Amino acid sequence: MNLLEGSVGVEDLVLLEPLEQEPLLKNLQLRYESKEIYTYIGNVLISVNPYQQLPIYGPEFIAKYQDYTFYELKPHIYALANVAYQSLRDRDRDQCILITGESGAGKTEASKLVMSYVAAVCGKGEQVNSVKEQLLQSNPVLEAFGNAKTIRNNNSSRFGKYMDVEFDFKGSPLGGVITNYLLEKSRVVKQLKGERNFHIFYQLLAGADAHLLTALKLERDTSGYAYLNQKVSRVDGMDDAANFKAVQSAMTVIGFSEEEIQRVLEVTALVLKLGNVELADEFQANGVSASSIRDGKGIQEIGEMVGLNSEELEKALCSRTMKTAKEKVVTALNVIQAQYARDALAKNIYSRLFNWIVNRINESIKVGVGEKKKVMGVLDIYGFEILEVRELHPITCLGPAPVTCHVSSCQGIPWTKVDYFDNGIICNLIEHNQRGILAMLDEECLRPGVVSDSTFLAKLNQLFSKHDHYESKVTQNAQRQYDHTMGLSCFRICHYAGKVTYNVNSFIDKNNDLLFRDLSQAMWKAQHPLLRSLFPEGDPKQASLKRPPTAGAQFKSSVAILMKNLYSKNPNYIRCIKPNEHQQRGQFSWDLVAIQTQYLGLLENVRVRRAGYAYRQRYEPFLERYRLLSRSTWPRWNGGDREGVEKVLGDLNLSSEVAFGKTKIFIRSPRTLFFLEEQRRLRLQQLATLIQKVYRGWR
Ligand code: AOV
Ligand code: MG
Repeated sequence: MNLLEGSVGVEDLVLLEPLEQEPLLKNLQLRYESKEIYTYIGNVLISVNPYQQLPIYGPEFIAKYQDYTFYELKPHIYALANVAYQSLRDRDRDQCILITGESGAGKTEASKLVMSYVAAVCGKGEQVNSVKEQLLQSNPVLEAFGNAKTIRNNNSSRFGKYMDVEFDFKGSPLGGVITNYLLEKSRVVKQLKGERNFHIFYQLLAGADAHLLTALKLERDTSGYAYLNQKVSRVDGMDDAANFKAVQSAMTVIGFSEEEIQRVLEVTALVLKLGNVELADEFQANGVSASSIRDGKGIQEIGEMVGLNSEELEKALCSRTMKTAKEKVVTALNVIQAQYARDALAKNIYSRLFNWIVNRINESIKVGVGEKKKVMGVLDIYGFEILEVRELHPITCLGPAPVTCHVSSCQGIPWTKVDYFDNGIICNLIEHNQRGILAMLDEECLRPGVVSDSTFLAKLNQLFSKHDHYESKVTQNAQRQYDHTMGLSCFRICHYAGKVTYNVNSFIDKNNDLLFRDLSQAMWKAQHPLLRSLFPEGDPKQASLKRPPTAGAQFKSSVAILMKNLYSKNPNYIRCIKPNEHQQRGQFSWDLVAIQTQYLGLLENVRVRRAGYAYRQRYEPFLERYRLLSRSTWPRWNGGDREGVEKVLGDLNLSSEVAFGKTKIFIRSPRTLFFLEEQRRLRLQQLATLIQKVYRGWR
C-alpha cells in the first residue's frame, strides 16, 4: 500500500483513500505498530488494545487535551471524553459513552479512562473530591465481585454495567447511579478449563490475615474448595492479596461500615463452604431414592457462621415441599437433584450479594431527588465472543450507532446513499413481545415437564424459519445448505456482531433458575442480617404464589429501560478492537481484526461519515477558487496547494468544519460551502469596485 508507506496512516478514516477493507486494516495496523492505538472515524473513536502501559495517560496529557479542540491533537480517548464533558457542561446536553467490542478488546479499561479523565477536569474542592473518590472506587469493588479470568481476558467483566454520573449546573460531580445486568452466576459453581471463579474468592483466601481467615473458618489453600478446584488458581501479573487490600480500602472509601464489610465477606465465605457440602445417595425402605449430607462438619460450620439450624438446612437441601390447594407434600430429592439445589442456592446467594453491593454503592453515591442535574452515562457491557457457541446469558442486542442516513440532493452536492445495517431487526427477533425468542422461552417455561429443550428448538425453527437472521440445522436443510459447524441442538442468530450460535441445552433450566421455596425460607431464617435480607421471599408472610419473573423477562425489561435512557442522551462511541488472541503486546492478527472491523461495521461507518462530509474536492481547484479570501494567499501564493487551503480556512476560522485528506479537502456541512461562496461573491464585488476606482483614477 504505497499510499501509506512511511507514515503512521491517517488519523481519521474519513480521509482514507481508497475506502476499502484492506487499506482500512493496513491503516490500523500501521498505527498500531507505531503505538498509535487510537484512530477516528469523525467523532467515533477506534481503540486497539495495546496490551502494555503506554505513556499517554499522565496528568500532562489530561491537561493538554483539556486545552485543545477535538481535531487539534492526535486521536485520544481523552479528546472524546473532553468533547462529551464540555458539551454536557457548556451546552447542557446529557451525554452517554457507548463502548463496544469483543471480549478483551479494552472496553472496561476505556470506561475507566473516560471516568478518570472526567474526574480530573470536573470541579475542585473537598466535597467534590470525596464524591469523585467514591465514584472511582466503585470500580475495584465491582471488578472483584463481578470479574474473572476467562480464556480471553484475565480480567473479564462477567456482568454488564451502566453508570450515570450526575453533575450540577457548573459541571461538578454530585454522585451517580450504577445499574448492573445479568451477572454470569453459573461461574460460581463451575468454570471452563483454564478459567477462574470470580476474583474475590481468590483475593479473600490470599489476602485475608490469619485472624480473618480463622473467623471465617477458611483455609488459605484454594485447592480445598470444590468451587475453586480448577487447575488455575493464579493469574500472571495479578496480585490477589494486594487487590484484596485495595478492595477493602475501596469499600471503606465508598462508605461501607466495618461491620458491613465483614458481613459481605462472611456471605462470600459461605458460598465457598456450600460448595464443599457433599451429598450422598440414601435409599429409603420403600425403594425411593433420597439424599443426605455426607459429612456433618461442613454444614455445622455453615450453620454456626450464619446462625442457622443445620438440620433445617439439610432438610431444605435434600427435600422439596410442594403445595397443592389442600395439602403440603414433602418429596425427597435424589442426589443429583440435591446437588442441583445446593448449586442453585450458592449461585443465588452470590448473585443477590452482588446486587446488594451495587445497591449499597448506589446508596452512598446517590443524589437528592430535587436537584437539577446533568448526566453522563457510561455503558460497559460484556464483550461478544465471536465464533463460539454460547449459552443463554449473553443475548444482548446493544447494537452500533443507530445511524440514519438522509439521502437528498442539495444544489448539486452529491450525497451518498449508504445501506446501514439495521440492528432493530435483530432486537425484534430476540425481544419481540409475543413472538421474540425471549418471549418464546418464557412461554415454554410455563409448562415445565411438558416441554424440553428440543421442543423449544422445534418451536423456534417453526416460527423463524423464514427470518433472515435466524438459522438452524433444520432451516439449513430446507435450503439445502450444509454447515457442519452447527450442531443439531443449536440455532444461530446473525447479530450485527457476526453470526452467533446458541445451544439450547439447558436453556429452559437456566431461564427458570429455580430456587426451591424451601431454600429461600431456610435462608430467611438465618440470624445473619445480610444473608437474611437477601431472601425476602423466604418470609412466610411474603410468600405469594406468584412466579418470580424469569431471567429472560427480567433482562428484557431492563434492556428496554436502558435503551430509553440512552436515546435521551447524546451518544459518543468508542469501538474497541482486540489485536490478537494471546493478550500479547505488539501482535496484530490481520484476520482477527478483519472480523472485528466487519462486525463493528467500520467501513459502513466511514461511508456514513463521508456522506456527512457533503463536499470534497482536490486542493488545487479549491485553492484557486477561494484564495482571494485570505491576505496570505491573495494576490500571490507560492506554497503548496494543501498548505494554501489550510491558510485560507484557518484565516476564516473554519478549520474545525473541515478535514484535510491526502489529496482532497472534506467539508462537513453545506453551510460551510454556502458561506464560502457568499464570502467569495462579496469579495468579488469588493474587488470590482476597487478596480473601478483605480480605473477612474487613471482617467
Ligand atoms: P473488555 O472489558 O473489553 O473485555 P478490558 O478492558 O478488560 O477488556 O481489557 C483487557 C486487558 O487489556 C486489560 O486488563 C489490560 O491489561 C489491557 N488493556 C486494555 N486497554 C488498555 C489500555 N488502554 N492500555 C493498556 N492496557 C490495556 V470483557 O470485560 O472480557 O468483554 O467481558
Ligand atoms: Mg470488561
